Amino acid sequence: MERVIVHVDMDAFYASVEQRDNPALRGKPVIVGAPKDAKRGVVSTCSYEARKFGVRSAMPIAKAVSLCPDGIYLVPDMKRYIEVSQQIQAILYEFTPVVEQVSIDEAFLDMTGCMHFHPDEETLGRRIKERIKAETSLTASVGISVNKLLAKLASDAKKPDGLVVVRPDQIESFLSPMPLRNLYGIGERSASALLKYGLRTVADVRKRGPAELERILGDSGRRLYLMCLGLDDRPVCTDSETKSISHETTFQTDICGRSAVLACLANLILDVGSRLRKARLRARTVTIKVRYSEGFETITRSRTLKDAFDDDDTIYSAARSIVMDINLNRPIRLVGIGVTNLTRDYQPSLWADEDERKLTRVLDSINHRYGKHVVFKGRSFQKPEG
Ligand code: TTP
Ligand code: MG
Repeated sequence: MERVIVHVDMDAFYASVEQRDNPALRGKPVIVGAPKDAKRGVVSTCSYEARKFGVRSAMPIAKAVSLCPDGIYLVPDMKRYIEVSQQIQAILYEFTPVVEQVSIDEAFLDMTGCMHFHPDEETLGRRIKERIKAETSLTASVGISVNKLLAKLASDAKKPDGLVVVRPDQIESFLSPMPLRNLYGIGERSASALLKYGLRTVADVRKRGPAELERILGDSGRRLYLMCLGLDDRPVCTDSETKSISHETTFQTDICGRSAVLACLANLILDVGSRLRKARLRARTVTIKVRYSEGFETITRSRTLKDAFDDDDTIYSAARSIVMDINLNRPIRLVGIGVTNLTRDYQPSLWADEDERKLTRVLDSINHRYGKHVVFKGRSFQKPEG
């Protein structure tokens, strides 16, 4: 194969971690998202046992309860999932330095230059799955092909615990029966719009030809046609090409007021700051996101600093100055923070305080060793108002 691209995606990730850590949950429908009696909240994910009842990610909890009343409903434990995610990422780096972490449970590997270590693609796929299983007791689905598009479709094709290799001469037969809905970027609405033109599967698109597709759908028709040929030349982008690092929280019960928001931001910064330093990056822009309960109104505000930074204190003080201009006295449903404008420049530290830098190093190393934030600054606790 001209390129060897691997897509790894954990099976029912949050739910599998819960089942692994609590044997009483194994073989049972487990729904991770919110407690059963929650008035609000959505399903983050659910075990394959729960999927038999029709429960799906992003479904309101109340709907899930109506489909699966005897399910076990859990609140997500993000710190634990992030820990496992980092463990898996470390395993993937044993195979190649070219790893692109796409989400908490999913990554692409470019194995093109590393295939001399493995007899063939199937063995490589098995080895990756076995290493993950041995280290985490969890199953992953793996897809291998010549590009990202096909590798991702392949990892999805035999979930859970799947391994699918799509070689160049198998691309047409692999893709043809696939519903267009499965393709990247085609949601339910696009899929039903395409159906109006009689286009349901990849084969339907291929039959029409590129000129016809372009006539009815313009530029996106041409792109769709190329996708249906299985063409995709996007590279696997390693960490250094990360564009932003962010984290957000949706509250079970609305929060309100400056001190609650600041405490929440301080907590989110623990994650964002440590990821920034771990990636050996610096940022220049801090962005805050606040979603109010009423009408789902969402606002984002940014501040760009003159000098690049990677310390929690700078992020926190930028965040604090941003929220000064935001109305926080309305019920708030979600708070998020992100850093962008990332650089890899290693100019001498511009931190005001060298002691602070040492402190951060110590905190990072302790927190890294324990895989979670066991030590942090007092601002993460909410102070009483006033
Ligand atoms: P996915 O890989 O989409 O789902 P999954 O791993 O639970 O199940 P599978 O891959 O076997 O189909 O997402 C990974 C995790 O991301 C998932 O465990 C929970 C979280 N997630 C959400 O919080 N909300 C969502 O809407 C989705 C799709 C995922
Ligand atoms: Mg997954």
